[in-house]
Amino acid sequence: MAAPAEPYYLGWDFSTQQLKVVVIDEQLRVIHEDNVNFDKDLPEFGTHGGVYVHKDRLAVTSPVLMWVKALDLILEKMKSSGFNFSRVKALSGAGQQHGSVYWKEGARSVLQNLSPDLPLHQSLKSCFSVSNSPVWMDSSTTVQCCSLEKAVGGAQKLAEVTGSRAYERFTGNQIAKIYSQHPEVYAQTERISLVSSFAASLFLGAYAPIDYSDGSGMNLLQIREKAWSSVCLDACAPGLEKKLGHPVPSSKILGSISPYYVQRFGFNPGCNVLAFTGDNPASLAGMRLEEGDIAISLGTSDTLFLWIKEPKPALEGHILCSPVDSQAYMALLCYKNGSLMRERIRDELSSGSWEEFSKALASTAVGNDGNVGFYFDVMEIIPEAVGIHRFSTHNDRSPTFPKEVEIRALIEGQFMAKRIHAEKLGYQILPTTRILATGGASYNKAILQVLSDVFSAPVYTIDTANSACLGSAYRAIHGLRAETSVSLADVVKLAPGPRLVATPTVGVAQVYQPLLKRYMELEQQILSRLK
Ligand code: 5FX
Repeated sequence: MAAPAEPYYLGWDFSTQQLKVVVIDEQLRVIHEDNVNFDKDLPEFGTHGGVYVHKDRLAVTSPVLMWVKALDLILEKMKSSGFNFSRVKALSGAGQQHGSVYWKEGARSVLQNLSPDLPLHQSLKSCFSVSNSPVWMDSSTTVQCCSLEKAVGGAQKLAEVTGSRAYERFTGNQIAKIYSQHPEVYAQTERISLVSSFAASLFLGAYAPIDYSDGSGMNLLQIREKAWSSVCLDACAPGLEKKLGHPVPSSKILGSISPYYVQRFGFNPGCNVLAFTGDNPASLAGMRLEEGDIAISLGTSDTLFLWIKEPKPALEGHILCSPVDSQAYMALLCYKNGSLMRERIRDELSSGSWEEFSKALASTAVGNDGNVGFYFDVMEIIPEAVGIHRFSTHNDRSPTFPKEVEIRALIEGQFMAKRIHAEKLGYQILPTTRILATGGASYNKAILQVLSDVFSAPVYTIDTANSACLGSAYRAIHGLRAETSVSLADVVKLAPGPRLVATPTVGVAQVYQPLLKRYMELEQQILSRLK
């Protein structure tokens, strides 16, 4: 008798511009990849970059049926390519964070009785009370943010409870806006999902619960107790707890795939659906971050994911429940002045050449002889400051720096800011800490050397093109073994490891200790002058 076919695991990513899927086998090899680009493959919805930016330029939404139709399309594509759905043992997925989906009264029963003869978008076409879902790019809820912070006792209090102060894109504030502007629409809504739990619901044929990690991006979940905050719920809209359902651990097996997929595509009826989560938490899983690690994406904006044990929520950054370890947290920090700032200085001082830029960086001493700089061409998020600020050894303001000093001040300054803000949120560098660098600037060794020196930790590079999808597939495998308390890192240790590119220069810790303190004080000085 032939040996049973090796199982497959699917990882989905419902991101802003496209729907992606990755299929891996037990050896974690990628067997199949597919995607549907919303603008290109579903032009009937007329989105740009997967979204509609409304006239006020503040509201940003995506048509919920576009996401449903994208799933129809990608499954049909896989079926025509001969993909064997019966081998899929488990699936999980990710969704862009904060976006929300509003299921109309009666949708539950439609979802439970999907006809295998129809594509999903036909069966579900009347199931949504809000046809254009607010997404993470929306910033139209300032009024709701102010009233939520007020109701809870201030911004810091809200951060302590939910991991973040009020943010316009966070789901509680989006729900509050819909309730206040269209109470009749809110009343007709049977269930509210995040993009991630909405996507899981499509596979489950039932309302999927919100997981703790993506739930932490709503300004509604108590991140330590892992339960909704009744004060926050009541401040946003009445009867909200019922519409949200109970949040669950990110590794929970939600049930078996809906019979719809068994009949229409040949899935195995025992295929497990694991809780879906947000794209950033799923990427953390895809990059296989472990205790004490940092992932840093050096792109248009610089983004950091930190693995944290003892979080200290602050007015800056976000703390989320970890998607892979029930005892841990992840912090998310975002800086606007990333690559564009580095490129501007490269163009001005190194004739647009990274080689020249790197030479200048390598020719200067660690610590830049005490010269420190802050470079914010656009208003920064953390800290809320703008402009270029240079200080010499004795904290005197300097109008200019020589070329080499300027280049090192920029790179050291960017990384010192990251270390300081990470530590403010409770992050601690451990002897095992690894920094996983991705994005454009992660190709530049001289920049990564400074990163390694400032954090006193080794830097690795890692390919993250599909980290949210891969992380979802890894989480599907891990979720099946969650009761054994084995870590995700152990389950996926066969996956290709990151490449070591820089280790800290001997003795740098002594140089940066006093410099980091000075940087923090100078940052305060800039902020008080800008006020
Ligand atoms: C995180 O807080 C964000 O708003 C974004 O990174 C979205 O998750 C992108 F999908």
